Amino acid sequence: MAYLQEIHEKQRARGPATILAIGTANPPNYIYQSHFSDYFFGMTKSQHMTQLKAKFDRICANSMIKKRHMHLSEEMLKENSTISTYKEPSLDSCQDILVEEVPKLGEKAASKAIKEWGRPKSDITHLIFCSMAGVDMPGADYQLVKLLGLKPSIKRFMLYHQGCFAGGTVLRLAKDLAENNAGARVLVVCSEIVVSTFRGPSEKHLDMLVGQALFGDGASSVIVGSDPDTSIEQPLFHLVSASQTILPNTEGAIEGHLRELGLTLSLKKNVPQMIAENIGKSLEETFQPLGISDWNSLFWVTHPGGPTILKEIEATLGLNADKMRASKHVLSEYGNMSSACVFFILDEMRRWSIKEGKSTTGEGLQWGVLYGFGPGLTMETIVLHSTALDSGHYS
Ligand code: WCA
Repeated sequence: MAYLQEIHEKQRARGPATILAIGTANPPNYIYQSHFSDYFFGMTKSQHMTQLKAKFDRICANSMIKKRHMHLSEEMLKENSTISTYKEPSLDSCQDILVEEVPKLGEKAASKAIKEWGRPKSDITHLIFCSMAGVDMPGADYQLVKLLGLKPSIKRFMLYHQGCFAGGTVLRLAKDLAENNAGARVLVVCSEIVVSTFRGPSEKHLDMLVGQALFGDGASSVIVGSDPDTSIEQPLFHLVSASQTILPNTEGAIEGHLRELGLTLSLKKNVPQMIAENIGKSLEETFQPLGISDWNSLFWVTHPGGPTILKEIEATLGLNADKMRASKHVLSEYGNMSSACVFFILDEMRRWSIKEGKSTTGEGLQWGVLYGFGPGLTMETIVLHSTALDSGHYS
């Protein structure tokens, strides 16, 4: 048995999984939130629904969002009128777009991450691809291998239809892969395009308005590995622990159903409160073993599902106003891009940390937490440790 133990140990990495590069991408088409209500009610021929539009104006105004990128352009909506009509079957039109575009947007983000990483593509051993949309066989993971020219023997994992918590899920999986396979380099790609949730407003489906006001398109990518070769690779954030849980008494709070009319999301009003009620317990369980109990001593990477989620967490935990800075920035510039958001936040955080002359990639702090929330309600929690930033270390 001793030799089996030896083989087993040799197969594993020594150090913790670490994010070694980050890349992001968005479709070129974008719209300012201040114009979106007029655009949305105009494109869906719903200007006569004046009360509903007034409500939508209020939601957009309070969304904290400045602009959102969208693959769907005015021309595309004109060409595919079923997409914008409430309850008209549009799954075929949506799939035609998504099956093609989800891998392509993912490829743009992944190419940037690979360029920053600095090693040859052939050194990538595993691929995790995550998307709400464009389910197909072979999937977006396979298409990405072709688009990027990755080696055919790369070990792939495709996560479709998870929802907004999945930025945490992919990191949890990448951590296990990197730590349990010596030399592994895991390319993680989240590519989110919301074509199948776009449709005209209805008095009967008010929660859908919330989605129309918040969702945006974007892709993000990270490369994860253990025991970095620091002559080439730049460690950015270490992944210390990872967990997933279903929050108690939250069944049905967020659901998504894929039907002929596309993806319909249902969303209870008190989702932000449900999350905030559970976050203190999660933090205690996660950080007690590390001897940390001051939540303001952490850097925060919080999936910005909506502004009220960020506000409720801040208020419940008594967080300082700057703790959600990076999450609010991403919400403001891009909206809720589902699983892709958390890597945009990490990217913003490390760039801002360099710009402001902070001592670590985590705004000068050592320990951080990444939260993903989504259907279930499901919550993903990742403990992060930043890396030191020597002046001029990298740009
Ligand atoms: C409502 C509701 C409601 C407010 N039902 N009426 C999938 C694919 C992608 O590519 C990208 C993303 C996704 C999926 C993402 C998700 O699953 S998102 C889930 C997490 N997000 C949330 O739960 C949103 C949290 N809510 C908020 O951040 C805010 O409530 C909101 C920005 C939506 C509005 O904020 P507010 O300051 O304007 O104030 P209210 O009072 O909360 O809401 C304004 C109006 O909207 C009210 O109506 P009225 O007539 O009194 O003005 C609310 O009743 C109504 N409303 N949420 C139905 N879930």
